[in-house]
Amino acid sequence: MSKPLLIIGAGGHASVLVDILRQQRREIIGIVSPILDPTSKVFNGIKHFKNDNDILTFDNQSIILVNGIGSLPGHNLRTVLYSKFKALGYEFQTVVASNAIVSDYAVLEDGVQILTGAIVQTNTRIGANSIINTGAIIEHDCIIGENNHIAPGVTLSGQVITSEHVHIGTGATIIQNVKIGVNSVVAAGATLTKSLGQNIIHFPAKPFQKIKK
Ligand code: JB3
Repeated sequence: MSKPLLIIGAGGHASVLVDILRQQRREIIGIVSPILDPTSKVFNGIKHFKNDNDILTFDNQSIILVNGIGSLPGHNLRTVLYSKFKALGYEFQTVVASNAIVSDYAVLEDGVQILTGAIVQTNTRIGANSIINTGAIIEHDCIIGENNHIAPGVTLSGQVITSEHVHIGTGATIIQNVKIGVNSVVAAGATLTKSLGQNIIHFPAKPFQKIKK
């Protein structure tokens, strides 16, 4: 019997997770967020808690948390709350959408979220608290670090290695054997063919340049 779930956050990312978990018939006993849109149908009927300290009223063995805080470059709330409640002995739910394809030979670490239509291939490891967002493709033998956000529609070819806190933006493409350092960002739509150090943002090549007459 699965333990009941408590969702942290009540925004877009949380709504996607609640949708997946409702489809999987998981019991959701609350949403924890300072604000919650009362008109949101996705959260209908779920009890609203306003303060993260409300989580402490639940025994850490009786529930499982879901990290519904999303991830954007330069924002570390997702990581902060994950680390805080892990340290307090709470478990985080690994979420895999029913129509995601995850190889039996892939390893998903604690609290990983594989969203709708994503594909994770053989011998790939996804680090704790990382998001593989809608429709992203993670090819064979990749190693994705902790607290990464692989945004919707990203394609990683084989043997891509990312360090911690890497953000790969919507629709970006990374070719095989590329390595990406801590805190680095590949901007939406970019193509990366060479390894990237840490704390670097890689933008798409200039889409066009004026012809010099
Ligand atoms: O790129 C995609 C497909 N999704 C993005 C996702 C990965 O990250 C999305 O577009 C957003 O960029 C982001 O989603 P998120 O985090 O749902 O963003 P937003 O819609 O702004 O919701 C943030 C939620 O966190 C809101 O419900 C806030 O009330 C809540 N929040 C803010 N601070 C908090 C706290 N909740 C708790 N429990 N504790 C806080 O301290």
